[in-house]
Amino acid sequence: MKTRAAVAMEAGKPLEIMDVNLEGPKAGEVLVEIKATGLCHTDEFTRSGADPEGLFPSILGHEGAGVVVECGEGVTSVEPGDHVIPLYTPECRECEYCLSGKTNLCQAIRGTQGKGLMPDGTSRFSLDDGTVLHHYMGCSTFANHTVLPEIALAKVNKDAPFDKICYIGCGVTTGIGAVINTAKAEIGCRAIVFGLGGIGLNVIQGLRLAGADQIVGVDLNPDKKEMATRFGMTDFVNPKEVEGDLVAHLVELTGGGGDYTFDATGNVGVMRTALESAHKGWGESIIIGVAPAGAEISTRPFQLVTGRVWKGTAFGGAKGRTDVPKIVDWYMQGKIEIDPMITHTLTLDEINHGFDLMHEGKSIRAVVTF
Ligand code: NAD
Ligand code: DAO
Ligand code: ZN
Ligand code: ZN
Repeated sequence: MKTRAAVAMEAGKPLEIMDVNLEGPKAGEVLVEIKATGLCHTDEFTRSGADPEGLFPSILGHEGAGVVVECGEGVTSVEPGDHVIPLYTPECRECEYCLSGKTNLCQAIRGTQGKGLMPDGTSRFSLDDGTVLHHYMGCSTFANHTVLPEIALAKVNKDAPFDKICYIGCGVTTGIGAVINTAKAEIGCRAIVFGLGGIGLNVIQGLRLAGADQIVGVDLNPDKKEMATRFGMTDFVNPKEVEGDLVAHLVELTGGGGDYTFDATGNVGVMRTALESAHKGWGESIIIGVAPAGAEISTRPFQLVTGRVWKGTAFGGAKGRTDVPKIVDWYMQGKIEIDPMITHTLTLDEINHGFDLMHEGKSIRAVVTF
């Protein structure tokens, strides 16, 4: 079939909107009509050429929601008409990682997904001249239709609006999951969140959900204060306005340091500040941000000797097929909010403008609807 897509032909170039060829689903695969997709910083990281593992040409996008159109042979967990959220972290429930109960990093299709291919080692997308288009993060949601493995689809509530729940495909789950699954934050804790963008705001609402007593937000951009306060931030710190040492300031503000601190900036200097502003003896610092290629973190080992813990999280530690439907239900029940964070809704033809808004710091989430 033909479908309309935004194609990343070359690194650093704007996406090109065009009709592409899409082969139907093979065994274990599912054809999905994408109804909405968010634009995440990771898409921009790859589009810009900064991602050393970026493959071109490709169809980017990994934060989508849509409807199952057709199932390949042997598919049992979804059927045409089901509403689904694609998962860049699949959940096969059979591999060593899934069965460990210790991680969400299912490895069932890791090799081919990283090469921009479906599990059989081929792509379903191509151009009329025979050019093969790579899949992206196993999702390729910047297309009106895409094909995914069954294990990379979370079946969700049919009443949920696509243009909001697409954000659960990455940002919402990453932020809330970092609090609930990775930090396992408890009622009454004190926390510090570095970076109040699309991820940090969701860390904040995760902390509110967990019953944190103090939620300190740290950002260089004072415009982020209003939205973060709306989502539960209790104290705002702009490092540019702190006289003296930022760590000392944060430790004093939290009465000894954060029980949990989170980096949602991707800046390795901030990651160090986050670790060192965690409470002596027990504070845990969670790295969410993805640092530039080749970047390294450092601290004095004595920071760990004296009880601070450094951790990281991918997709908020969430097991997609199990946890994502629950997060959609939380949204439908009003336990979490998404709508105010969707600051811009665009057409596929306007997708490059969405990346401009991201660079200008004007959007939390821009969403493309089909
Ligand atoms: P964003 O650009 O919307 O937000 C980043 C925020 O950090 C901005 O508000 C910015 O002003 C602030 N900031 C930048 N430098 C700062 C500094 N030195 N001190 C304080 N604040 C600073 O980005 P986002 O969409 O929220 O993503 C945040 C990070 O999370 C990115 O690195 C992204 O790649 C990563 N990410 C990780 C996962 C995961 O699974 N681990 C998933 C999605 C995104
Ligand atoms: O299993 O080795 C692996 C790969 C896991 C990839 C997890 C993605 C990490 C988060 C990247 C940013 C997502 C938008
Ligand atoms: Zn993302
Ligand atoms: Zn698995």
